[in-house]
Amino acid sequence: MKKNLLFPFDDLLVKGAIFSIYGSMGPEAVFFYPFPSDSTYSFPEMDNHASSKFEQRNYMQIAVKSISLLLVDYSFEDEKNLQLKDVHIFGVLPYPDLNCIGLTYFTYFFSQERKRFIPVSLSLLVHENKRSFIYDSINRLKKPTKDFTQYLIELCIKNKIYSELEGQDYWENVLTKFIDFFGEIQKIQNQPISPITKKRRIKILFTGLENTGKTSFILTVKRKFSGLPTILPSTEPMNEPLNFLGTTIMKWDIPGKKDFRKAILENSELYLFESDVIYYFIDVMAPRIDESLEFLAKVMDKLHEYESKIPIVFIITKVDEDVADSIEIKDAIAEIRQSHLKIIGDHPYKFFNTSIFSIYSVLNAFSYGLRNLSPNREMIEHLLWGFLARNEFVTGLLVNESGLVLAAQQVNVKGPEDVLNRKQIFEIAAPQFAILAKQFQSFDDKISDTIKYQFSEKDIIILKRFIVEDFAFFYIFYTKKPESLKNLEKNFPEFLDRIRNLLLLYIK
Ligand SMILES: Nc1nc2c(ncn2[C@@H]2O[C@H](COP(=O)(O)OP(=O)(O)OP(=O)(O)O)[C@@H](O)[C@H]2O)c(=O)[nH]1
Ligand SMILES: [Mg+2]
Repeated sequence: MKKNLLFPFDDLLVKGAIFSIYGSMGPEAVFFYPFPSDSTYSFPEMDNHASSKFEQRNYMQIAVKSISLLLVDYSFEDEKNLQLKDVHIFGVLPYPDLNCIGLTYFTYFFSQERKRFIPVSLSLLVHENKRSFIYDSINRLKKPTKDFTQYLIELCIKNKIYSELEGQDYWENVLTKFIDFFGEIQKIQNQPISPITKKRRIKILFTGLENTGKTSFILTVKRKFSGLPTILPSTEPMNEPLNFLGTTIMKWDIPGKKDFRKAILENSELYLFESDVIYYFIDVMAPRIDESLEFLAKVMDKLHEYESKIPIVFIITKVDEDVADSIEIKDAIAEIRQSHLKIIGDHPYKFFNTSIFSIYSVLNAFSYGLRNLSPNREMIEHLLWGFLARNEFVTGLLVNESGLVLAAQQVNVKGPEDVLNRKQIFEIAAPQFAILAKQFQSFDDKISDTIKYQFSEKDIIILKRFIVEDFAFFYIFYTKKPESLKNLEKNFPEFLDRIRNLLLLYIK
């Protein structure tokens, strides 16, 4: 009797899964399902299998893109190469000719036999019009995707599979696993968080007690300094759109007065349930810790109710430069952290100290929350790290036109050298954004514009401006080695090409 392995997932949004490895001949799709329409396989039960509208060459294209894009120049031969061992990257790649986006998991395994790391990817194809399924479900999709990839990796290691050909004897087992995997995805799809749409909707929430600096923070992000001196306590929730790389983000500024705080909890479906990030404010000058904890605990209860794992970005405000180093302030910060941490348990979080007099502190804290919304942050950071390491740079920042930091990486410098920190680097470079923008009006995306500063013999900052789909971006590179600049012009274009693909889907 024939086994019933029909593709039983007609309405599944994932239209194909492709497992690729960088084998002997470069990237190759080794296992995939459904089969490509021009597949040459013949199994006894072949007729029972769904075939796809994609062709073999499409799967090849996916293998090449999903693997090559993320390869960084690095030694693959060193088994103790911790950096490669720890690479578990998720991201979303564009496949415009297939009208699809691909949720991609990229990792390496070490082959004892080949004595080197082998890059691997698993790609899930979803139609562009259903992209929000991927963005909304990415966290739930990660575990089954990782587990399935791990199964395939172990199969490859055990049976020495490094190519599609060498995999052919194992299809029967693999097929059942594919079906199971699609079943898991179907389950996730059947419990959508929000309606599946073409456009992504993002909502971020600013909350905390009154007078903690929420509205000032938002004005600082918007660089509306003229509004700052006259700022009044907010008297109603303010709902305002922010255009971030072509995606609209709704910012909710909730007044901190007690009644309004209550309103958040009472209307939690509106304010909390659909939020993607919460910025929670605490005034370092008047922390009112008990009151703040009481409110935060209620917010957390609601989030637990919704089983929401959205990150909480704690903003400790008014840490102005002239007081930041005083013992009182340091103690206050420590106490705020400790007490608030107890409430949030294992929920994802991050603390920032900010002052409206340091734009960087505000932009950096704000960017962190937005970075968390990008499915491609890990990919961009991985490539940036590889680029820094290869060119012997210390620090790299990727910043958009409004000064939001989309990616930041640092490579450790050996020895006791003085290294500028990110804040210093940003503050040196940022005033030049406008100059670069004025000097070079070119919207030719092949051109990138450069400014170089040399402060001292061993402190060099390079600013590069480039355009992707009408949005301007800046790279800020920092190096201690003048020699490292030699390769920059040579290596940058290729790096930029790869980043471009990822930036296209940074958030939308
Ligand atoms: N020194 C200093 N003052 C700040 C800072 N941020 C905000 N403030 C001041 O703190 C006061 C309250 O700021 P708001 O932005 O109105 O606070 P809020 O959290 O929006 O208050 P509500 O709308 O009542 O919830 C204002 O007088 C601000 O000027 C800061 O970083 N440093
Ligand atoms: Mg306010």
